[in-house]
Amino acid sequence: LATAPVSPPPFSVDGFVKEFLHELNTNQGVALSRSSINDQYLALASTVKNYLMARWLETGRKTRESQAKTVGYLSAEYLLGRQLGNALLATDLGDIAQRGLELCGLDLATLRAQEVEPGLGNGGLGRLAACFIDSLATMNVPCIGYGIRYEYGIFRQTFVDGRQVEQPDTWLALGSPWEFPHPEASVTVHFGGHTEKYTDAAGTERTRWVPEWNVLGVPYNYMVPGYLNGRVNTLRLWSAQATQAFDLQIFNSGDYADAVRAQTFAENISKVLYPEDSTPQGKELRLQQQYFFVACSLRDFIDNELEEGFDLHRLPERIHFQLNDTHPVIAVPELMRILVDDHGFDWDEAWEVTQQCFAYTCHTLLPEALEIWSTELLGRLLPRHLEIIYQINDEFLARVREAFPGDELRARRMSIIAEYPSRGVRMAYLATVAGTKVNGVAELHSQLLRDKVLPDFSELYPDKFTNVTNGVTPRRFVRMANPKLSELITDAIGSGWVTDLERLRELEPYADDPEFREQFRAAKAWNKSRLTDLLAQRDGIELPDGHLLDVMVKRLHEYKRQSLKLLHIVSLYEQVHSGAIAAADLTPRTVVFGAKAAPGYKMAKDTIHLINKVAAIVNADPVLEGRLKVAFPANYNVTLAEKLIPAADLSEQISLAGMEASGTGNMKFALNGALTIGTDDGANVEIRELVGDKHFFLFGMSEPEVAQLGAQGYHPGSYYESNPRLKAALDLIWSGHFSDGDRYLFDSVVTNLVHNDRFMVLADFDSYLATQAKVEEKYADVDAWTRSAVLNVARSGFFSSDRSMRDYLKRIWHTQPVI
Ligand code: 26Y
Repeated sequence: LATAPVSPPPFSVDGFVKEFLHELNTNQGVALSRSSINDQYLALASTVKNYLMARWLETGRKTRESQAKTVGYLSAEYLLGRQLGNALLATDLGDIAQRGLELCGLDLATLRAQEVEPGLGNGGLGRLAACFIDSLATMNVPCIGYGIRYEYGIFRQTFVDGRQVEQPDTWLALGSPWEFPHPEASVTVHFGGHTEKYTDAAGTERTRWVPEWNVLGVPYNYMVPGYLNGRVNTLRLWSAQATQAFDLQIFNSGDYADAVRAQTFAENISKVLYPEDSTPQGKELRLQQQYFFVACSLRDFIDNELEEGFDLHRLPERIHFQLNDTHPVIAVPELMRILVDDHGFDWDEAWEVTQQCFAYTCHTLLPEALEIWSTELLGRLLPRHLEIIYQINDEFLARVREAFPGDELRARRMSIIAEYPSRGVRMAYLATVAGTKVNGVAELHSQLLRDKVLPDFSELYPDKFTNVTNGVTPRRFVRMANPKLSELITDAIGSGWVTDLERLRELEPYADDPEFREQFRAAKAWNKSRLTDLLAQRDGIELPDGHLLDVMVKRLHEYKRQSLKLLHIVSLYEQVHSGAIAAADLTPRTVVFGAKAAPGYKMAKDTIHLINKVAAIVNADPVLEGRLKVAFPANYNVTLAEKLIPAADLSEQISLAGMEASGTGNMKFALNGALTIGTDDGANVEIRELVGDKHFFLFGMSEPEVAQLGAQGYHPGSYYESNPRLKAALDLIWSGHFSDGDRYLFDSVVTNLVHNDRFMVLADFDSYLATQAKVEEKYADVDAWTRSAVLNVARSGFFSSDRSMRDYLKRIWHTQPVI
């Protein structure tokens, strides 16, 4: 069947207005004069979607025709951010839309602000997935992103008396114009029941799964437009619904109320994103979510994307599924089940195919973040999958015993099945055994993954392990978020950098050009004033003029050490009040925090509370007026990041070395001309190598030093006792100074630091403060600072997610662009 013309004539302003008004009238059913901002936003979104539609269909046709290998990105999270601005950028319709809307008496920025971002992820891992699919579309690589259409994304954070209170994220309430439901392409997913043996017509012993209940997966498609290249890839998110059969069965039993409950039960599966991002509790619903989206996705690819009658022996020629952490790893036994039980493959054949179809990315080093599913739960929910996992493990352990005869300890260590503290499936091990490759997300992380997390596996399969350093999309995080800097760069070196970020190198000579530096500062100043307006209106926060803007935005976690930043602030406050420093000698500084805590993570929530309490005292202090300010806007998300990061002077990346797998915020800051104060951790290592020691503020212990201190026995109390400045800051919190005299309110936070301090905050305190002093010294030299900032931009092109994608293509997927 013919599709629409490949490239409809580019819009004129008149054409745009006509189309926009048509959408407003026919889709929203209102006249311009009676329309709400939401009507106008929806009509604008439709106008852009219509423009992209022909390209989307064309992309699908071309990809199917080429029979090229597709990347199947399996991720439980996509933290997309707002769609409209990105779609306007990708289509180059921004100016036309702006002028057209002006003719209608409307303002593009106002309509853009109407969009509620789809927050279908927790943080780094989800945002990385969004950057990757943007890059693949821009690079003309066929990719389908598969995930879950959560009805409620990451919670909306509010503060009540300084404490975090979570509100549901109702991102669908006003309608989501960017999604295309396809109920006709729904997939049935089975759960529970038992397995049984039978003999097939050919006399072969086989196993089949007799499930007990099922749900329907309804796909919702989202456009993933490449930047100015006419390609539109697909993100397919699954929504759970009750199946009719399921309903009927219960309706027939005569209990109407039960039947309605069943519906709710099914829909629960895609109801809400789990807001924990590091400690997996073996929640049954989470396992249901994981299997649900993975089963839908495999079925979808095999049934809908491949030609009818496709020989599944050749599946690896057509797909490489990338497992975004362990969350989708249940896809491995699912593909085995499909091949063996549904398609009659023998085991070895099926394993051969399966092994070639997957690769696994690990995003953590924290042992408690590695998923282990209890065999009790797995056996109850997915009995056939558990059997398959046991068989994979048996064969794997046979291989281990063959390679290391007599080393029974090793076999036990490497078993996919953990026996202690209770029986469970180590999903990271399963992924490692099953995939073609295992990668970490920064050089240091990949090294530690090999040496510390999976050493036995890297010994057994040395060639399986590789690194791909993370990246971020320059479209959203520079071109769109920082229009002034983008203009300045383009004026200097042309516009090619947007899709070839290494070209930022050409800016290096401009670091020595006083006029360029002046313009660079002007762009920063513009970003700061834009942020000032936003925070005033969004949070009632007043940002003082002319301050060093010191920004720490990321999930709240002890290993990320927001408490170290907090101790810095408390110490400055304490030193001024004890007379050790004159307020007038402080570099005027505003510290901005943005952080959500997992709702059940008490220490993280207490830290948020403490930050807010300290902020209240510091900000009300007349002595520090104009010198030190702490701002903590609630509900940090992608939308806020886009305004906050371009305005920052200083980027805080202060995790304990060896704990942050990569970080991606660190890259966004460097690319937007902030200088980093950071430990030798994650991708900081590579940022520092590239931008140069002189343009990066390194502090703290290195990873080997951390390991050594841990091995010899770490006693935070000794730092507390021996460092008067540290003691004074901690004592001030302990005294109840920030809690209206209540000495118990933050006792757990301080006690934990002084007596436990798993992440060695106290050990790095001194070095951190000394390095902050260097920051202030440098900031005082406006030209030296700007020069370093320009060089940070010029030398960070490596951190484009386009480069990450090239690395995955070369090292893992072995696929080609389709043009
Ligand atoms: C299983 C469940 C509790 C869970 C849910 C989400 C576990 C982990 C996560 C998310 C982890 C995450 O966001 N990790 C971050 O991934 C980034 C992208 O690779 C890294 O840059 C960052 O260092 C890492 O913390």
